[in-house]
Amino acid sequence: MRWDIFCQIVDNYGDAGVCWRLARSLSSLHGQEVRIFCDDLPTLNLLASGVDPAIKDKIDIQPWEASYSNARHPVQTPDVVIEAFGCELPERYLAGLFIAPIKPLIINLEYLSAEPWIVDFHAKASPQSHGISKYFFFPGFQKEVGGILVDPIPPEGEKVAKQIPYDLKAVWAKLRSGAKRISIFCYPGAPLRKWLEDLGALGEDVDILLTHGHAELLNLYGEQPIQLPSNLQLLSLPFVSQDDLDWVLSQCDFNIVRGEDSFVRAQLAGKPFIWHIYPQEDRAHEVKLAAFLDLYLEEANQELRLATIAAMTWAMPSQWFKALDLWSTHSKAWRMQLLKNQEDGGLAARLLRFVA
Ligand code: TRH
Repeated sequence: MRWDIFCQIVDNYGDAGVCWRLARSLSSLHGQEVRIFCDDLPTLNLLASGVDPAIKDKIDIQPWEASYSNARHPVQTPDVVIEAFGCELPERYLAGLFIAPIKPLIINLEYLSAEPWIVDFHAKASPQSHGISKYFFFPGFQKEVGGILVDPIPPEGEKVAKQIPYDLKAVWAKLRSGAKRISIFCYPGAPLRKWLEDLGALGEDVDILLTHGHAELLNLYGEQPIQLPSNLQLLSLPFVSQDDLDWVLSQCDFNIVRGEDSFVRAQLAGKPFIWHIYPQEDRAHEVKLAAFLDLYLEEANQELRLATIAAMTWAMPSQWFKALDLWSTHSKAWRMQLLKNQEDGGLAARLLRFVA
């Protein structure tokens, strides 16, 4: 089938990250013909970088405006149109669909959520005045909803520890054996300085891997760089491919992630993590976080519950770090459970079955 994915980038990398990962899955794992229209090609190409050309070249990446041309020649009408994260389709592209001999199916792909109410909205029709069928599609953890975008499923960390990606060899050479490793990918609002100072005071050797842009966040190269005890080593990573980021997450003892895509990758890495959820005005993100923790901690004992909730709500490490081993065991089990629940192929496969 022919798929047109519309990717409008609000900010950050996630909109592009999720759209690219979906396009890659549909194209390389499910043999679909995929085209992406994006309003910020530099960001999309950044997220698509580092991918095997045999996979990348099969996906037709186009600027948003290129979708207008359909208006005149509806020969390439797609079978499915995806509005990623509820972005509006361009008027002129829609006009092209109106005169198309065979009408496509429009899918409004929503944000990932663990909240129970999505079960009632998933796969529901969204009647349109123009008469082209449109449906809501909710990614989620429950079996009744759209599933999780797990592709490509990352291997377990132990199995690939020696396969150091080329871009990371220099940093990896500086890691100290026996030191714990923590990677950081968060939003500017995170209390990172205080968090690192508190962690440093615990006295344990920890190598901190700062993802692209976070050294600046910590003003490491500015006038008053952060002063940390020598048991903490800060190392700055370049922007790496999605698969190399998966590798980093799998090689760390703890990860701080954010948004949507890295949130899922951290779970697939099978390691403990903090989800720095995208803050929303009306504090809706706190409800969203709580809904996820309800699922994530279903099998957890009181000690782990308290430690995980404390960590995810930015309590200082001294209040929960002692539960790390317990949390590590839990994270491995959560990865297994997640993969079991998505053994039908997850979001991409469920989307295919839905439109078939
Ligand atoms: O960048 P994000 O904060 O994106 C967010 C979310 O999408 C959120 O839902 C949306 O509302 C908000 O943007 C506007 O976080 P996320 O979702 O984890 O996406 C980051 C992507 O960047 C992910 O695909 C991984 C990728 N990435 C790399 O490929 N290499 C890197 O070095 C880094 C740091 C990230």
